[in-house]
Amino acid sequence: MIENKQFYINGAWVNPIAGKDHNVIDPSTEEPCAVISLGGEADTNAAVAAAKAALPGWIATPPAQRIEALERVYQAYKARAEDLAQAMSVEMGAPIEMSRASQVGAGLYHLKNFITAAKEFPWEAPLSDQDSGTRIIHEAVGVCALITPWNWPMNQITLKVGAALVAGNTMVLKPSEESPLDAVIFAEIMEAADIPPGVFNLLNGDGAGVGAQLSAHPDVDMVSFTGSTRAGRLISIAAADTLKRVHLELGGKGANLVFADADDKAVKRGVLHMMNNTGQSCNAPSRMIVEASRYDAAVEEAAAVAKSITVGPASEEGRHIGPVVNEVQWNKIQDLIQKGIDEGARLVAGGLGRPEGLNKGFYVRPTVFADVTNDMTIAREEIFGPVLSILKFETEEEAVQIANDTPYGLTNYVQSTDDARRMRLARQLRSGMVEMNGQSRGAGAPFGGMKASGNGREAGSWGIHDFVEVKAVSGWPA
Ligand code: TXE
Repeated sequence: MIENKQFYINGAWVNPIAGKDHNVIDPSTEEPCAVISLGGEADTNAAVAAAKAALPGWIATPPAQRIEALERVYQAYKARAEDLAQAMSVEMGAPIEMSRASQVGAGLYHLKNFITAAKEFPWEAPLSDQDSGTRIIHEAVGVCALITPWNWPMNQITLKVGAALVAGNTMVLKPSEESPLDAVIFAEIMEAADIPPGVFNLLNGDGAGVGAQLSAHPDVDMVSFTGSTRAGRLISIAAADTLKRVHLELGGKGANLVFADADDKAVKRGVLHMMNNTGQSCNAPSRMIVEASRYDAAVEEAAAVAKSITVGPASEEGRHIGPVVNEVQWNKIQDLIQKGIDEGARLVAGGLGRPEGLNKGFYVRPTVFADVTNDMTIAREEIFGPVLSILKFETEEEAVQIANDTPYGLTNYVQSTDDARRMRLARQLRSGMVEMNGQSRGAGAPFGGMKASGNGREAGSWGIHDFVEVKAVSGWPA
């Protein structure tokens, strides 16, 4: 069992001032795998004070040197890739092969894209070719609190730290108490990369404690948060008094519109995407909305694909899905499956309980519901488990109406070989991202949502934009 109760503050590993012990549970076994400490208010104050003290020096560091620092982080991250993969696998249940490729890979990808974007970023430039006397300067927001979740831990940490760091901010990272081990390794990476003391600080804690304290802290200039809509709301309220900038990346309930003319891999692709990371992704295509003429075949295929997905422990090699993160999530998913049954959806794969042979561990059966209507609970709430809902539409207009009839607006998906239709729908769907025919977004494309899915955009140059203030200076010498 790993024991690591220290925090990384002001360039040193320190003991908590007001910590309490917290067991990290391995969701594959339900056994504790580590003990960490959750900080209290005195620890929050110490971490924020360190970030505040380091701010003048880091803001004044030229962009080229900050980019060099990020390049060192990238190299140090690469060197610890296997440690990160093992940590995420044990603490949040990502199967080791997937953890190496996707969980660790996502972090590497974001860091690389930030380096590219930062080299091209207009840190300082004249307003226009005609007006060199007005200069636009992009400078750091200040002290940033970065509050991250457990589902794609390194993805979220690198999205926030990479952008904040290269933009000249100093920061306190509070990772999820469910997945603190990869964040501790990440702090060691920052140490190995020689990031100046106080620029990056790691403080473990829970949401109601350190999370809320950081959100309300008068010396924190910005909170960047990824997590539940519930916590996003609380953070906004806690931050209101100090009028700090609040960036939110919250839940989703993505629609995947499958038209009759979709390619023949569309349904399978949709199911596999839904089940990836055991359904624990904010951009999961959780509502598959299928054109009537293809509906029956799609339901049959989706059920067969879900039944072919194997479930197993995170430590095993292979392309199975792992458990969900914890007992609370397992219970929430079971309740929602029960609601689906009670409200009249037709269960065509999976269902309640654990998969056969897996009696311990937070395992969920890959589940598909057909004949779902958009007013059912399973179509409205983010389930955050391997549960797909299939709905039917008759006309394109109705498809768009169903897709947009949700409080969320993160990612929607379109499967159709009709180019004109795809262009039309891309404009009509109310979401920060629209993914069509399985094509992934290009490197550095912005990630983020509308409506209850949050605000702001992460990744690439858009991610950097979220962590800068824009200053207009007049009277600049010619
Ligand atoms: O999230 P929480 P939970 C959704 C998903 C999931 C649900 C609950 O639907 O089923 O949220 O998950 C910190 N002030 N997503 O309860 O609580 C917390 O310590 C400040 C979607 O695990 O939001 C952790 O660091 N911080 C999501 C982080 O918020 C607070 C990813 C996430 O935990 C806080 C995760 C508070 N009052 C869950 N309360 C996505 N967008 O991908 C909690 N935290």
